[in-house]
Amino acid sequence: MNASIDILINSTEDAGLKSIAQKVKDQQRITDEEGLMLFQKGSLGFVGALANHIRERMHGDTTYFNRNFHIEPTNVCVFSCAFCSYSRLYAYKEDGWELSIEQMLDMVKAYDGKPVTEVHIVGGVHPKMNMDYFIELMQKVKAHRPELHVKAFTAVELDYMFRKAKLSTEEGMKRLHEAGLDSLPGGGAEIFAPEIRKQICDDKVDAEGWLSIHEAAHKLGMHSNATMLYGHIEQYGHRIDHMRRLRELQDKTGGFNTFIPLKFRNMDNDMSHVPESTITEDMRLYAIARIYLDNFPHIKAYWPMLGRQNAQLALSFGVNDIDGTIDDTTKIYTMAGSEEQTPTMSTEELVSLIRQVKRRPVERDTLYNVVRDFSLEENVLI
Ligand code: V47
Ligand code: SF4
Repeated sequence: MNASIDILINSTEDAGLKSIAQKVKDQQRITDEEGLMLFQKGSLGFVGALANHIRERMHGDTTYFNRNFHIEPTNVCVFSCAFCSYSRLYAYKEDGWELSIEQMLDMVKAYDGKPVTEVHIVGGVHPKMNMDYFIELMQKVKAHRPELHVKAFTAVELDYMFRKAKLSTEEGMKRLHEAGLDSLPGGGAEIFAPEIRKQICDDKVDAEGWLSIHEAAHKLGMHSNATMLYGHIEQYGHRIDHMRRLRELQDKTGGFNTFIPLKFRNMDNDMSHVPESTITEDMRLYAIARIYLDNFPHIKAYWPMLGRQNAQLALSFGVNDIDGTIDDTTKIYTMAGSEEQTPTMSTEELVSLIRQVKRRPVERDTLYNVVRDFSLEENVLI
């Protein structure tokens, strides 16, 4: 492995890029300026080779996925993010919906006897779905299936819930955790820089609020993910600023599992005039994230957003996780124009997708414990 990075170091003429490659070989952290230099000057081949080197050093060929399903309680939302194609003002018109606790519980029960390990619950911020509502939901889900990992609520939903309940972040988080909330998904982070946030999601929780909610979860021993919505009006510097804040919090708590870049999709929203990023830029971003975020164990390509083939490609650009089976209940991306209009994949499909690019499929749970190593069963598909 070191032979190929030595070739890269020796063949790179630019002194700055050469020094970054040397740092990667020596397992040293790169600076913000170096991160920016990678965005400005690093070719796809260069950043890809470095990211793949790190990915293989950390995980070999192992590529994780899980068996999960999504519940979106509502798409009614008090906020009005310019990039959102999903939210509605009312539940009773224009594709709006709101689910009762019993309806959500029926969705959980539909998986009885099926080997799912995680339910992912994220939705709009409904003015009437409050803390008590979600505490009851958590308790009922856990009463029905205690071992099912509940990963739920973006920091945006939590911030609103806690403020309405007049609870501190720490107290609110503790109550939800006691009711059954196991970990937090990474949504709502968008781009932390206030000058970009002001233009794309002015009215919801700011960077400090988002980070303090994740910090409170980490302090309770919970894990969480972090996302970054990229490829719209942000500059390279904003991406580095975003990742720097995440890297700093991770140094402090170690509570993040996974970084998930989310590609901005432009269908049917107030930013439809903004072109989407190219696949080359997508792959460069994945690679630079892998290089810069040296303290994040995993980088995930969220296939419903990126598309299956691009998620496969990302496995050569630093990515070692492609999320899960998901099931067809997730609307946030289909409504924004993702290629994946039916975001569901069987375990068999996920395993063969990973095998096609000569990686090793391993089913994990939310916390990355190995559930089943499919590479030990080469001839078995499921
Ligand atoms: O915060 C909304 C994004 C996020 C668009 O933790 C859009 O495992 C692109 O939390 N184009 C919510 N993105 C999704 C989320 C999530 C998703 C997958 C995995 C995990 C995890 C968490 O969806 C929002 C926003 O950044 N989003 N609209 C759009 N037009
Ligand atoms: Fe609401 Fe989330 Fe859409 Fe923003 S992205 S409008 S918070 S549902």
